[in-house]
Amino acid sequence: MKNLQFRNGDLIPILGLGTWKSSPGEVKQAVFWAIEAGYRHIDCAAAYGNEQEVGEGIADAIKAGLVKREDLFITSKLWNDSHRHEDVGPALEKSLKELGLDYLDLYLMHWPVAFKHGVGFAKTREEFYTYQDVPLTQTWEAMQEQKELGKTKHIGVSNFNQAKLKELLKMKGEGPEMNQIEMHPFLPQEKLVEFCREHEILLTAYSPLGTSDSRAERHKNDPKLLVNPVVQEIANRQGVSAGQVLIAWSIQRDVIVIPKSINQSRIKENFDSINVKLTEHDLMELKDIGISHRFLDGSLFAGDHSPYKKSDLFDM
Ligand code: NDP
Ligand code: 1BO
Repeated sequence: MKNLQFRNGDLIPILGLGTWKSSPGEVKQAVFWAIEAGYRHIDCAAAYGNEQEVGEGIADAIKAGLVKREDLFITSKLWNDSHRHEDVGPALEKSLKELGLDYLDLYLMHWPVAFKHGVGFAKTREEFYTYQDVPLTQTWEAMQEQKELGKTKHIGVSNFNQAKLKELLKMKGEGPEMNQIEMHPFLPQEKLVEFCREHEILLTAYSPLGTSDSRAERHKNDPKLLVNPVVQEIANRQGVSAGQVLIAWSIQRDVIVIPKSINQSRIKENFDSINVKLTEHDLMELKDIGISHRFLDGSLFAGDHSPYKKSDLFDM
């Protein structure tokens, strides 16, 4: 398995298992199958509501002798309702407790928006904090402290655009080591990738297969990534699946990729993408795919119900 390197030389496996929308009841087994298949990197988040079961899957794999804790790379994310300085430590502790771990490998600020404490998804302006109430710098300072305390080996962000990254990079102390963003051939994020590379920020591609969320009613007219004719043609030519083409696309760009699956054969199939080699011609065709689309468009967090604008989330 290829690894990428943090600034201090620590390694992160380029392929991990996503766990968003993996229900309790399914995710424990999925995590176990993934570790059995060779995954050593699991992407989690408090907001996914399944960290306890993910932890059980990890514990089962360790108990079965498949791995030791130190062989695994575990990421979790700070939810939007815990951005105040005093809420960051307890939120991280809660994730650790649920995952059954005593440290994380990576802790990410999930979105650059803040909700009042205890709000799952803010629906009215009153349920949000503004940047004046809780600046991102306040949250980042608390993240830096958690790293100093050894609760997490690395810290980073998710869904941050260049302007928001710059705010944190100006601060004293460690800047973000990772930016986890939506990335696939419909959204290659070339400028943000270049910016992150200039600042030694690693990148993780989420929703690399077009997201299970795309089954939701509000996405019914979205373009479909896995059945896109360009992706399908490359898959046929290479004798691999469309999912494998999409995962290999990230790996070949030196971008970490975290496809989600709760299905044993797809978990294995996705893992085997590490052996797929796309040609220059394949990569050129994917570059010219002719569709530009963001599946997670931020409308949950930005709009009339919120003090935030889409430009707070994405480079427009
Ligand atoms: P993905 O793009 O990984 O797609 C997952 C969907 O694809 C599921 O429906 C899955 O079904 C299906 N699938 C998996 N493998 C294959 C395959 N080989 N062929 C066909 N279908 C397949 O979606 P996600 O949005 O879940 O993104 C991946 C991960 O990224 C998340 O789980 C989460 O960990 C992270 N993420 C982070 C975000 C953030 O804000 N930081 C936002 C969104 C995601 P099945 O399970 O039945 O196999
Ligand atoms: C809205 C949560 C996105 C998944 O990480």
